[in-house]
Amino acid sequence: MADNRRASKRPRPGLPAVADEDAVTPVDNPHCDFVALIGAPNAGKSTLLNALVGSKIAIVSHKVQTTRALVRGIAVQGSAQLVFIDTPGIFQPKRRLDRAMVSTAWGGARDADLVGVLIDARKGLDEEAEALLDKLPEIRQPKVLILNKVDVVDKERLLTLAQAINQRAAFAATFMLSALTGDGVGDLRTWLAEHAPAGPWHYPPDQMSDAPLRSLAAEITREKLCQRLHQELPYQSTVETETWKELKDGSVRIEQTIYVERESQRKIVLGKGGQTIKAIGAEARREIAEIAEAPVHLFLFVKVREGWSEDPERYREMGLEFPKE
Ligand SMILES: Nc1nc2c(ncn2[C@@H]2O[C@H](COP(=O)(O)OP(=O)(O)OP(=O)(O)O)[C@@H](O)[C@H]2O)c(=O)[nH]1
Ligand SMILES: [Mg+2]
Repeated sequence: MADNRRASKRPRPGLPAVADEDAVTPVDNPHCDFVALIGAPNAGKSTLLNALVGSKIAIVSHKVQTTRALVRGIAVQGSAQLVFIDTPGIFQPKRRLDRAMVSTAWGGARDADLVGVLIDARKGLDEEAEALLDKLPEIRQPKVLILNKVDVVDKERLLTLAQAINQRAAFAATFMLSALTGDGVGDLRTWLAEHAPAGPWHYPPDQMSDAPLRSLAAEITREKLCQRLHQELPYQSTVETETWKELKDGSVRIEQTIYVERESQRKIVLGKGGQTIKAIGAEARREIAEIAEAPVHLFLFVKVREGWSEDPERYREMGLEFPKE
């Protein structure tokens, strides 16, 4: 499994990442597959993407609706390059942002060669899982069932659940795994590599993500916000990287803006005497420095922008289409 733990090759900040069509596939008889991971919010899609790639590409939190846009993570297994697409959770949307996220998720599934359908085995067939299964026939690509969180569910329940779900929809295979502990993740990756169609690789062999560093950095700060702030606040905020400047001493100066809807929310993000924003900044800085492979000076600004979630420009920054209503 050493292959997918190679040093990361990430695109330059600010530049859109494009597949390198001229890249020479370094193996004979190459295979390549695009695999979308879909499921209800909190099912563990982002955790699984990171486990499959062997590196943190997508942000994770205990809250629902953490992922907002498509995130690609790339792994190499033998002669196969597997391009995984993490998607926002699928649920009954209420706000404009929800609708953008859910339609992006279905779009991600429709554009993939194969779709991994994640079900949180602890929750089982709840209302959200049922609604997802009801809509699955609209996806024509082959599907595999992934029962996640087996670390917290007993075997008997798992088998019953697997059987019940397989009666509802046609799956090429069923996997039971824990994205968190990694148990069973290797089996899924091996199966996918064995079933990947022949074709050239889409990315250079050592590339793990196609997200520009500045959006990864904004996501990391948003993850820290999600993990620290309670209730609705994470849903009412968004983070953008405004500047990314490499300094002469090799360090990077990064300025990010956290947008919130109201002054009262700004006060919560700042915390008493600026304690909360300071803690978020310290955690984010540490992680951004790892992906930037350089010391980082991170400056966070909190701005009130009433109705940011109705502003097309914010959607562009998030990598989402702006829904008409
Ligand atoms: N016990 C257990 N927890 C898990 C597992 N996989 C994910 N989790 C936890 O489930 C929560 C949600 O994980 P995410 O990976 O953010 O879920 P997601 O499906 O990407 O969620 P959205 O982006 O909101 O749609 C986090 O607290 C994870 O640590 C697992 O295999 N076992
Ligand atoms: Mg996610």
